[in-house]
Amino acid sequence: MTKMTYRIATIAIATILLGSIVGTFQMNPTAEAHPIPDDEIDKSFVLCAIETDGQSIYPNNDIDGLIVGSSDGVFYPESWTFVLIDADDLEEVDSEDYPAELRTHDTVNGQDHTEAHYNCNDEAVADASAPGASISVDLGDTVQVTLVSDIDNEHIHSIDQHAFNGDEHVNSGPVQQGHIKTWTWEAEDAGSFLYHCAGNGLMNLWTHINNGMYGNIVVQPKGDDADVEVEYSVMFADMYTKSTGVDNEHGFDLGAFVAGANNIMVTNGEAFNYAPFIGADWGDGDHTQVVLNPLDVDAGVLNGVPLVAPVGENTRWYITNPGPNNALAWHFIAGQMDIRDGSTPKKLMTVEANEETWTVPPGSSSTTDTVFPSPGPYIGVTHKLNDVVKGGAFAVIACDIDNPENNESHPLSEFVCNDVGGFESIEDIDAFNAAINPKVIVKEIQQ
Ligand SMILES: [Cu+2]
Repeated sequence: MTKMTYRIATIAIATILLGSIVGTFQMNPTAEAHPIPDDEIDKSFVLCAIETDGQSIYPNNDIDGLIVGSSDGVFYPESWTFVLIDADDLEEVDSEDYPAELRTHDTVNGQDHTEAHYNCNDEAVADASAPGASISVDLGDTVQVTLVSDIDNEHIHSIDQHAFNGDEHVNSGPVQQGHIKTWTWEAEDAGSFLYHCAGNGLMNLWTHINNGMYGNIVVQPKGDDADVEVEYSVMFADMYTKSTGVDNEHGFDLGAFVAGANNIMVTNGEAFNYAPFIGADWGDGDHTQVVLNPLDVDAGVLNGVPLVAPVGENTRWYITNPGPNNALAWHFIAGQMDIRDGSTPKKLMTVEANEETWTVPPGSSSTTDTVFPSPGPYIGVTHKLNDVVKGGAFAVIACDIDNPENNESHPLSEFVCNDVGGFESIEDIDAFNAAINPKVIVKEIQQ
């Protein structure tokens, strides 16, 4: 199967499976099976810190002229992340089964090995890949967060949540393999906030972020500020890799990190996967040495996976930058945005209207609203453009769901909106995004 055929098949299959794939996350706590207290808690969720078998951070797209990667893509073996798991998927491990070599780790918060240990259910984390989950709670909620570190991890992990103040509420400190930590905070400030691993007592914190241990928590506002039709979570992160010489495997490059020379910019964990035509040669000659994702619109080919948005509706974008180093110059090519950033304490979803480009510093997440006025492609980028040619971009195809004939104004919107999607409602668009691009979905905690 050629790559082009594969892409089309992927979209077609995903479209067919929409009804069965799309679902909502539901917590199903059983207080007897796990040690999580649930008194007077509005929202409770469990995150599993997990080291995966690795993932492709540079998909098998057509690439020519870039130093990084190759047409075979780049595989990153040290991909770690946080997975939102059901409380029932927190498995108890008998103390006597706790590995002896881990008991000698007495550097970790004096953790008690005489009590039960815990593990993440294998099936619950089988498809884990970076970045971590995008999670949503409501303003005013009492939120309970539980972190478990998988017993099979090689490294000690932790979590630092920017959604609240206070060391005792926010920072887990090092959590050894097979241990859990639970703590509670009040969601006092609306907005989107980064969470990330802080390594082992901040040691190698940059490596853990580089490897994918980050996500965002959205505290949803109330009243008029809550008016939004469609939400998207997008995380841009600079990466520092060097080839291990094993096939196309890349590991963390500490020297490049210290020098500030990232060779990859991942968008929701992958470079170039969401931008089908950045830098593409549109058939007017070979005028660049950087040719990314060449696109043949006439043949109905999309090398990459675009997001879909409705024309004329308010769309909300949670843009997360875990760093570790680079600031984002967040911008929609062909669009403007309203900044609704609640990351300043007590500044609840304040509107800054009609910005063109918005800085999202490393270690931050911003909330921005955009209305796409007409069908066609819009490109979300960091306007620091050398990070675009390292993979920091995604495409949005705006679709007119009320008057589909308007989508014929651009071949991409005609193809994606009418030929592939046939969207008739915002629910259709949500379902398409959830099936094709599950990492943009914000998971609402129901409990
Ligand atoms: Cu970590």
